[in-house]
Amino acid sequence: MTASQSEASGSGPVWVVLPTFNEALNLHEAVARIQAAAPDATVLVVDDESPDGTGGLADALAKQDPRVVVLHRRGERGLGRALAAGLQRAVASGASVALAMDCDLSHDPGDIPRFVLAAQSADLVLGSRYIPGGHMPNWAFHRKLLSAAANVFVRILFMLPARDCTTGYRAYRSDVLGKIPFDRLNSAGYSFQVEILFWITRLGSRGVREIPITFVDRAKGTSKMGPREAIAGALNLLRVRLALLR
Ligand SMILES: Nc1nc2c(ncn2[C@@H]2O[C@H](COP(=O)(O)OP(=O)(O)O)[C@@H](O)[C@H]2O)c(=O)[nH]1
Ligand SMILES: [Mg+2]
Repeated sequence: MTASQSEASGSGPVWVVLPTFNEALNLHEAVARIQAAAPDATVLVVDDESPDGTGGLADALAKQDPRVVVLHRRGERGLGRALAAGLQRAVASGASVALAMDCDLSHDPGDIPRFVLAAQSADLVLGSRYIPGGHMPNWAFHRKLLSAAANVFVRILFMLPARDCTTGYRAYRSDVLGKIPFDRLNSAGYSFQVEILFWITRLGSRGVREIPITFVDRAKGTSKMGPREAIAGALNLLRVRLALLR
């Protein structure tokens, strides 16, 4: 999307939040493909001191290109906290729409214009694997099972109005992000996706919209999601639900 296109669609400044932990093999291609799809977007890399040097690579990109910004979180780990920090930075910097996507190219940057357009009429746009047109062609069976089970669990627990509540490919309108009580969120890790979705269904006025995506498994680097993260996420969401009842 060019400046004139984003102005024409009324989207205003677009930020893409890219959480990274050990994504040195993917960072350059991810940023290049985001910039090809959305030349005017600011790419915000949120790195948690990746041992593989992702943070330094991101700094080198930022030095050459003002459209790349790096947020280094020191002494902290966790996808949820990284996303919270990145989204808040995007809002504070004047973003009108803040996208979030994985840095491992599982999410096709070519879809960004569709997200920005859909965010004109929704608080939150979810890139969904579970609506017609959504696919995940090469994900391992155990990951599909985990994802499907997680979605059934959280949809019942929080009565969420979406099929894919755990997707990491999203576009948030900054006005709804401004209402989120980030300091009250309890998710350091993956359960952040569900917790913030829940708050948006409560505090937003435009609703949540799903658009289909094709999710491809990463070709390079390794996933940080494992049994420990899955169990920690599920227990955390039970705690959050109970705390909300009180
Ligand atoms: N900053 C930060 N990013 C993370 C952390 N854990 C995962 N990520 C990033 O979040 C995205 C999704 O993680 P990934 O390991 O691919 O999970 P999967 O897609 O569920 O297998 C990737 O861009 C990761 O680099 C973390 O603790 N901190
Ligand atoms: Mg991934």
